[in-house]
Amino acid sequence: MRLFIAIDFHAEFRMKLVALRDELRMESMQGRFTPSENLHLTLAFLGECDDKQLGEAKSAMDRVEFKPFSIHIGRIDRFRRRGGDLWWAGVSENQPLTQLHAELTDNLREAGFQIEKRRFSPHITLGREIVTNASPRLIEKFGQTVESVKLMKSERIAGKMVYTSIYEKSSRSSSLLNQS
Ligand code: 2AM
Repeated sequence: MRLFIAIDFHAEFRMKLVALRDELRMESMQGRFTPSENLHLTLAFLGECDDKQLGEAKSAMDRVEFKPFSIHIGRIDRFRRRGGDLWWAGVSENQPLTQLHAELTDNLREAGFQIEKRRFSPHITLGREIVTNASPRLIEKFGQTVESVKLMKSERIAGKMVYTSIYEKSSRSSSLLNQS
């Protein structure tokens, strides 16, 4: 199974991302745009895993501790690609998110996963292979609270990418943290 760890979104936040995606679609000549239900923020891509690695991924998630925190979208931008760019909504610089990513990837590396070393650039992919005259731009900020991270299975079913949550690690509220 092909796995990744991601932050999933609340309905209202997702709707705002969909509006951004649709605006970009209107401005584009070509592109494969992310279906609403597939929008997510990847924290770590694990690739093809067996059952043993599935257990190790869950245990790496269990060992991260974080309190609920906020993420905000403030711009859309692109990664240049031959044949059409990948466009994304950018998550603003965010210490709790950076720390969560660092702890999670440290735990995964300890468990033997090969996690890419590139600097974490938190982005939500809105579409791929996009040809457009649109320019990267700042947008009116919107956000949501993050209360958990999810282990996601990625499958291609009838030609479509289907992402299913198979495990969830919740944050701990500060009152719970104070009790321990
Ligand atoms: P992307 O949106 O930047 O392409 C599920 O496929 C998620 O894992 C996507 O968000 C994707 O990031 C990421 N992903 C897919 N293949 C990857 C790879 N080889 N290395 C790193 N991340 C990958």
